[in-house]
This record gives sequence, C-alpha cells and structure tokens, in this order.
Amino acid sequence: MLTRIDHIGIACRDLDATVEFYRATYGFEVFHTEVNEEQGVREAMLRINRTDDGGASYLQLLEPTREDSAVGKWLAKNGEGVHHIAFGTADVDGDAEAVRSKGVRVLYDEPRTGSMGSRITFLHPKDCHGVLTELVTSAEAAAGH
Ligand code: CMX
Ligand code: CO
Repeated sequence: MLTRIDHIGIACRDLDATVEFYRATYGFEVFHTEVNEEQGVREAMLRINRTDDGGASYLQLLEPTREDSAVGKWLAKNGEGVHHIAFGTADVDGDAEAVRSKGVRVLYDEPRTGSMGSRITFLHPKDCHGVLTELVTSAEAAAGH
C-alpha cells in the first residue's frame, strides 16, 4: 500500500548551488548525499519532516554524472525542474506487481538500490499521465519499523 510521499526528485545542473538555494531560502539542510552510479546521479536528500521511523519526506536534488543518464537526458530536453515523484510503501515488490497487473509499465524486473539503502522502482511516465513515478521502500521500512 502506498502510504505517503517519500520524495520529490528535482533535476539540477549544479548540485552545490541548488543545495545552497534551498538552505538560504528555506533553511533546509542536507540530510544525506551520495553518488548512485547505476542511476547516473549525484544527489542530496533534504529532509522536510522530522520523523526517524522511515516515514520522512525529502526533496531529492539530482545532478547527472553523465549526459546519457535519465536525468542528463531530461535536463538537456527540459532544463531544471521537477523530474519525478516518489511514493513510499512498506512493500515495493508487492506494489510494483499490483501496478504492473493494471497495465502500467514498471521499468525494472526487480527493485534496485536507491537513496540511503532504499529499494526503488519506476513506472513509465507515459502510462502515468506524464509523471515519472517512483515507488520506494526505505531501509527503515524494509527492516520493519
Ligand atoms: N517525466 C515525464 N516524462 C518524461 C520524463 C520525466 N522525468 N523522462 C522522460 N519523459 C518522456 C519524454 O519527454 C519522452 O516523451 P515524448 O516521446 O513525448 O517526447 C518520453 O518520456 C521518452 O523519453 P526519452 O527522453 O526518450 O527518455 P528514455 O525513454 O530514454 O527514458 C525513462 C525515459 C522514464 C525510461 C528514463 O528516464 C528512466 O529510466 N527513468 C527511471 C530512472 C531515473 O529516472 N533515475 C534517476 C533518479 C534516481 C532516483 O530517484 O534515485
Ligand atoms: Co527518486
């Protein structure tokens, strides 16, 4: 069951400058940074609410590490902006299967590794009224919290 917004993914050209914008404008601090080579991103997670039970919401700021990555291609076409939304679930495998059975293309056969040890998959934007949609089970949720 999808129970919350886990994060909103925002494509940017300069991660450090974008982090600084969110800090200076709203006071949001960086909670976590990492490079995910499989996804082709350098990213910063800004935690918007304060729960530690795996139910927090984030902004995920994404800078491409290569031009032919999903975010690199998207930036070249659209410029900076909202790239995807991510719903949180305790069971990404089950929810991906449920969505697939409704005829929506799920991009991965098995969930892959996302931010902070989460497990993620994506739904094709053309099957979701133009919205690239991610399903996420956080590491905490996977551990049963
Ligand atoms: N939102 C909405 N539409 C999108 C989109 C997005 N983020 N990305 C691509 N599209 C649209 C394009 O506009 C294009 O539409 P038209 O044919 O009407 O022009 C169509 O989808 C195909 O786009 P494309 O540029 O040819 O790109 P690809 O088909 O090669 O890739 C996608 C699209 C969704 C399969 C790819 O972006 C993908 O695999 N995404 C999942 C992985 C990802 O986004 N990783 C980065 C984030 C990592 C994280 O969150 O942790
Ligand atoms: Co994401």
